[in-house]
Amino acid sequence: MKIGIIGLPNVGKSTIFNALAGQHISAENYPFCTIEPNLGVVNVPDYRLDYLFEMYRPKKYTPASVEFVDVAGLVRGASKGEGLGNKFLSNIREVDALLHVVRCFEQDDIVSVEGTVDPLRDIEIIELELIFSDMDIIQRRIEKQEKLVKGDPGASKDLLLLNRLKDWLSSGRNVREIELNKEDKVFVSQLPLLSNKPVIYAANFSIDDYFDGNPEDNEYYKKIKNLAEKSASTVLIISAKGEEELSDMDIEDRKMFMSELNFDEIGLNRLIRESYRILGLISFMTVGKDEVKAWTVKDGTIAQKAAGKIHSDIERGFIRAEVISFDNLKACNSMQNAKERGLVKSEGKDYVIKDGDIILFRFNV
Ligand SMILES: Nc1nc2c(ncn2[C@@H]2O[C@H](COP(=O)(O)OP(=O)(O)OP(=O)(O)O)[C@@H](O)[C@H]2O)c(=O)[nH]1
Ligand SMILES: [Mg+2]
Repeated sequence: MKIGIIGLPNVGKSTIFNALAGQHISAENYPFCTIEPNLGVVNVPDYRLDYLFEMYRPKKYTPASVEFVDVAGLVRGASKGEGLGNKFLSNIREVDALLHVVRCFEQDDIVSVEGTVDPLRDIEIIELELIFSDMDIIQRRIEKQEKLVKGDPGASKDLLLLNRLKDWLSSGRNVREIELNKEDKVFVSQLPLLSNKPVIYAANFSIDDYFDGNPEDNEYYKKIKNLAEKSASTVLIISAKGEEELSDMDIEDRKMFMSELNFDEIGLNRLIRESYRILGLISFMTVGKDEVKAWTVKDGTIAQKAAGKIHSDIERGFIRAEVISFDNLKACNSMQNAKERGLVKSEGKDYVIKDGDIILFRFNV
């Protein structure tokens, strides 16, 4: 599961990537500083796993992770080959979701390819390029389908849907916003479309605005939030520079500083968790003296399939899953206590895994 970091050139994509992935790739003040994609594996912060670590004191602690890819900036006309054009677009074709970094900081010495700070304009530029690129793909499919229709009456249903998508895109809207029935959704999800990917807008704030105590009152933020609500996406406030500053502080100073500002956690952690969520992922945990570990599954996964994440033998020889929710375990303070109170439930292979379940699989091979 991979998240692509997109946006105009020089808006802070690589700075955010470095902060997320703990890397030091070049993030300089000029457009197209990044050309080749950079890949980083990022651990998903999870207070539940931290709690379980304290409870079991295991030898090994293994959090869930997601991958981020930092790519080149996109400019007007990219879908027609401007800037790094189609190369850029091919770099994000394979990702599962997009983190769209939007410049909200005013600082004259940081080059803006559009000249001014205007988040809504910037978002529109990028999204239109994705839409244009999708239109090309749809057009090609339509032509193929038109040829098929003569020999295959079933093809006309697909053609109808493709034309609907074409009209939708022509009106400047993202495919992710269209209402589809279940069957059409499956068809559309199999097309390699960019504007159908889930999106988080990361509003990249100046340090001053980020730490001023009420960043949510910021006008730029309100505008993006308004757009996000209408376009099936979400927005998070972040400050690439501010996060750098936080990570440079020692832990005690940071705690004090953050509590003064009513910051319950650093923005990066929220960003990672939100990315995990829009990918449709949840975690279940396994515990023991050797290892406390978070496992990633798609929301809706059944127990037997989840067992296969650990080992194919466990899936094949699945007998049952012994499951307790994190909250119940925490309330009982120990697994023994939870068992005595009957809170560890025995579930069959079709049990749907819930986020935060702690599971012991019983199997036989
Ligand atoms: N003042 C301020 N400067 C920032 C912020 N975020 C990034 N910058 C600066 O903006 C410049 C560009 O940052 P990058 O992270 O390289 O931007 P990018 O989007 O990866 O740029 P390209 O790879 O060229 O598309 C650098 O000089 C950063 O230090 C911010 O929140 N505030
Ligand atoms: Mg970059």
